[in-house]
Amino acid sequence: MVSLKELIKQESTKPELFLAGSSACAGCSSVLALRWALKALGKRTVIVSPACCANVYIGLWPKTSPAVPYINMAFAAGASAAAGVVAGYEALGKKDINVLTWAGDGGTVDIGIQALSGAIERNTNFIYACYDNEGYMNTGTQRSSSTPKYTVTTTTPLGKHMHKKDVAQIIAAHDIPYVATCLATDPVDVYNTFMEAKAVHGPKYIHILSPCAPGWRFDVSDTVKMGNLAVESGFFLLWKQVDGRMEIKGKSLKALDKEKRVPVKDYFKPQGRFRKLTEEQISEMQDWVDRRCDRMARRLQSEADL
Ligand SMILES: Cc1ncc(C[n+]2csc(CCOP(=O)(O)OP(=O)(O)O)c2C)c(N)n1
Ligand code: SF4
Repeated sequence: MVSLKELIKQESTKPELFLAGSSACAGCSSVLALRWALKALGKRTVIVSPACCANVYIGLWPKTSPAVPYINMAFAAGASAAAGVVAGYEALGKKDINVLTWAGDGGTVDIGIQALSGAIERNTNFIYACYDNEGYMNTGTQRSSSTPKYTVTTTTPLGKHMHKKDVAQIIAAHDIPYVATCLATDPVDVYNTFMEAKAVHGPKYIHILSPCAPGWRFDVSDTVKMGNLAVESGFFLLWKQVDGRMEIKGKSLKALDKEKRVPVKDYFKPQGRFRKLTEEQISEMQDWVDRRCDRMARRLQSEADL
């Protein structure tokens, strides 16, 4: 695990693999996460991206930001195409190449879930990373099944009716060697998570909460604050499951303590997408967050008792 100080030192020694001049929105946290993921993975990495913002923000031809091979893939096929790349390298006897699927939540939680479930069940040696901006942002902010309940999107103008699907827990239930959640706005968390995943053989899944100013409707200068509030409120829990054992990650420990948990309304308030929430709905969402935090605390306790 590196600290922020060590990471800053490494900044000058590690090659830059996501170059300046991408065509992402200003302050895009997904780009920040990809940049630090690549610093951890190194230049022997191949990226496969199903249709998502990343296909656009890698740059407009003939310019491109990633300094590693990058395959633009069909929306449903992020995991299956990566599995093909892995099989190809295995056939060539090349073992030191990281194959990374870099996908949005729509391409993961909705249309891509069967390809993902199949690839990890077949024990594909790759990293699948979902940057979760909680909606179809590339096509103009439509809801996905990772969009939280009551969010206003262009397809849910009165607020979404269903809760966010917890795909990281669904993947964890596949019992693969490494599953983790992390925060795009925290480079140390991203870097350490990808370093850990890189060292593991077999399927690895990383779910990255990626605050998105235009889609969530907050001031872009608040991007890091939004990521921190998601964690401090317990709305998004940082955890990892390594070889079946669940661990909560540093920043989320505090959120498991009800006394220290930031009220969820403080997370919702700066975001225009939650502008239609009534007091009753905020209190329902607070109960939902509290239940999920309690469930995680019980699980950690029961594993500690084993
Ligand atoms: C089969 C299919 N349906 C629809 C589209 C259009 N499309 C391209 S990207 C996208 C949304 C992607 O959303 P997500 O995966 O969440 O990534 P984000 O745009 O948020 O980065 C859609 C609907 C497509 N490319 N293929
Ligand atoms: S819409 Fe959101 S995720 Fe997509 S490039 Fe812009 S800030 Fe990034």
